[in-house]
Amino acid sequence: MSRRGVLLAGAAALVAGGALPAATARRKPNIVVLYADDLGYGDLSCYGATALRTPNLDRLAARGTRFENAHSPSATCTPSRYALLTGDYAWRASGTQILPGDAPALIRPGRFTLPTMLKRAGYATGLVGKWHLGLGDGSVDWNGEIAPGPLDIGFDYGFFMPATLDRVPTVLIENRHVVNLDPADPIAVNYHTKIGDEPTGAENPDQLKFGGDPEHSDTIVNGIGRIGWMTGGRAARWHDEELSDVLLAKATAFIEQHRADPFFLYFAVNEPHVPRAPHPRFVGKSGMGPRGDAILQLDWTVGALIATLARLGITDDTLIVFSSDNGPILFDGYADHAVALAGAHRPAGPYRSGKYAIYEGGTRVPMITCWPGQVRAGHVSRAIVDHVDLVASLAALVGQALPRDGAVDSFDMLAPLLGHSDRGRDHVVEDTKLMVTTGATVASDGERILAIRVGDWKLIRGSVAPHEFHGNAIGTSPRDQLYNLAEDPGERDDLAAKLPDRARALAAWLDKIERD
Ligand code: NG6
Ligand code: CA
Repeated sequence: MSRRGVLLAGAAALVAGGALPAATARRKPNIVVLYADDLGYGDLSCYGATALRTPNLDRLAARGTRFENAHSPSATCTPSRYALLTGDYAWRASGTQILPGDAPALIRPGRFTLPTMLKRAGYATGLVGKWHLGLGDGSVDWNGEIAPGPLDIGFDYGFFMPATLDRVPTVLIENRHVVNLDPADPIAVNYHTKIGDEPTGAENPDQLKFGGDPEHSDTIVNGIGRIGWMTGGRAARWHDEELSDVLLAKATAFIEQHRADPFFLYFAVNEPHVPRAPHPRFVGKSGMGPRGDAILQLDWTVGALIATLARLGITDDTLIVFSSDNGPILFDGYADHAVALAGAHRPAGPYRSGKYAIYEGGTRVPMITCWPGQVRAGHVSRAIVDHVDLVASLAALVGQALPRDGAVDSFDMLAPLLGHSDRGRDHVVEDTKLMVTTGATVASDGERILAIRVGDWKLIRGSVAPHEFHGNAIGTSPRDQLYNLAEDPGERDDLAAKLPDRARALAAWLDKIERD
């Protein structure tokens, strides 16, 4: 049976078998996807962190199901978010590497997406937070209407940052326009050469709150050197310390406005991505410096969002899916002492490396689902799931069919996501692509490194890509590597030479998935 056949049969069986209680049939649940940025498997106390405490996320896990084998689709942001929203692995398409802030829209209008599907099912759909999937058709008019963007691929509402915290333009967009833009002070952005005469990190390091590497030393905004240069838009620029509260207020307003509809909120928070400049009320609270403080800010934000659902009386009508777009990194371009202050804290838990890596630390991320009365409470699941599965799983939940040519990598994992079954995927493809946008150049497309996991076995395909980025080992080797994660979760003992048949079989499986 084709994968799609399995999917539809699975969804029908769930409904027919009454796995979804009657309440679901009466009212579709609200869906909140809370997506953290660079949060690692070991960064939450419910995942074993002892150096800091994350009580709100721990409570969410206690009231819901916590996953030990959840994967982000890639080890960096843009490809993970692309896969989450489309249901297609990012490595199938070109141009899905980390994007600069002025990149064109990667997901083209008309494409089948998670928000399009939920909109068809009657949902009000909203994005608040990090976008990083490109805007416009090739040149963005920051001073006029910004399109295509989130509103053209299924979101009814968007309040978002174009790219990352560390990339210009450091402004927020509401729907199709920059918020608080003064027409007399138009925005210009350049990723190739310096524009304007504003201070830069490279030329005016004395004006920085904290130093940055050469890539993070272009235009200084709010005392922080960014990647890329911008001029204008001064009134529109965000204050990093306030940003988390600004985004939470917009997420809260969206929920309040749609309390009576079913709503889908994709709340893409920034913590603990660089630059880490949390609100003063969190500064110094973790004992781990800005990175730890940013994780406390994230936990607080999750608590505030949950409190809003409770205040509105919709906790029991809301499915929350919490996870992270890729694994952790300590140093990612700014002198915030994350490495020195981490102490014994292991941001990727027992797994090797983190962000950018094809090792488990790159994509094995925390994931929690919660929906009181529907998601099994206090459950710890070993099921293998991937964020690319959200499209098919949520389609099954709301009774929508998938198109034949859309969401091709998305499996219906609704039963495991609800904690009703521990049978997840039989395999998952892991991915990283090392494309680095430097201040002056957009480096080449980079080399894609793929791995396949089948049960506890993992094969990393041979590659000549760089071995290390910002202190994280990538997992590169010219030959295929084979690991047994049950015995060797840290991926130290390459078994490819000892078990060549197993390695070949996994490589053949990966080749087939790539071709299909
Ligand atoms: C890299 C940046 C890094 C971060 C990352 C994107 C350099 C040297 N490093 O290119 O600081 O911004 O892109 O992170 O420029 S992500 O989580 O959005 O993928
Ligand atoms: Ca990220």
